[in-house]
Amino acid sequence: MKTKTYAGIPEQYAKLDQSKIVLIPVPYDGTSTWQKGADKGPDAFLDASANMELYDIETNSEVYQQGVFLADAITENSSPEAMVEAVHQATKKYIKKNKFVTVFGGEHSISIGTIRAFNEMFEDITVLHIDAHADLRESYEGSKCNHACAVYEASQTTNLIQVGIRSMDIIEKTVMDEDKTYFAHEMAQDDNWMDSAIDQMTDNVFITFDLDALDPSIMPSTGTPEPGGLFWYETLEFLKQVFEEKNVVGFDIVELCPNTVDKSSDFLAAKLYYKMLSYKFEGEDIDDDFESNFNDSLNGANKFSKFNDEDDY
Ligand SMILES: [Mn+2]
Repeated sequence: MKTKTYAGIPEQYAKLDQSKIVLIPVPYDGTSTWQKGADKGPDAFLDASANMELYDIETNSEVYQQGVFLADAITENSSPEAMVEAVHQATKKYIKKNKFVTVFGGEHSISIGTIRAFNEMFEDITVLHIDAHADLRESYEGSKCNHACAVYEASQTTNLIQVGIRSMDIIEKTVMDEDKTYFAHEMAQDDNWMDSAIDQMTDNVFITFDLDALDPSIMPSTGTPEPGGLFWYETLEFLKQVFEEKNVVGFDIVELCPNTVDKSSDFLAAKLYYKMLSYKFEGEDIDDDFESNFNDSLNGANKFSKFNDEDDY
């Protein structure tokens, strides 16, 4: 990693003990099928973040002062399954430390690990999946941990709501719940889609944000750009409403595939991440404790004792 702290913030805001937020980079690109390069996403994102102004006008806040701990990047890539397990364990480790955990990919298969961790740690979870692609294949090219399978497990184990979808295989219709799917061509004509989607959410919401959900005109640097995507302000309007009305327990952002010529996508990703943090902590004093409400009573405390070792990852 080029930067020592997230966005170059002062050390005092970057220590694990004092941080409410943890950022885990996962530079993984093991299963992408078209343009490679999502493994370069976290570095480009961190580089852009370090060049971003840290006062958010809209929320009148400097959310970095809540503390952002930049965790060691997860570099396990011996197999898709091993990578997913490493992400799963690291995510769970930091949730157990009562942190607001965020993950930056990497391609979308990393989300299988993040979602699994959040689903184990929080009750009755909604996965809000914002993406151009349905990602509902049970397995693809011989693995259940392929990017094309990113939310298959979530479709079976959580309240999955899909937004921005405009590309899929017909076989995915057998898995998809069309009542909870917001297709891009319908969103373009329906002013009510945001309220409708939020009405379908349970209180605890995890957001997995594939950057190719956005229109390629504002987000060209992604592995599989699809026309007809979301624009900046409608995306922020929707996210702000979700953060206001629901308990967002964490999020991941994936599929930044940077190119050396145009860094605007890297900057958009940096800004999107910071906006989501700003919405999450809007109105919260710097000194307030972060109130996580994960439920460990169902799982038994001892099961997680191995995550107490901070040096494992
Ligand atoms: Mn996608």
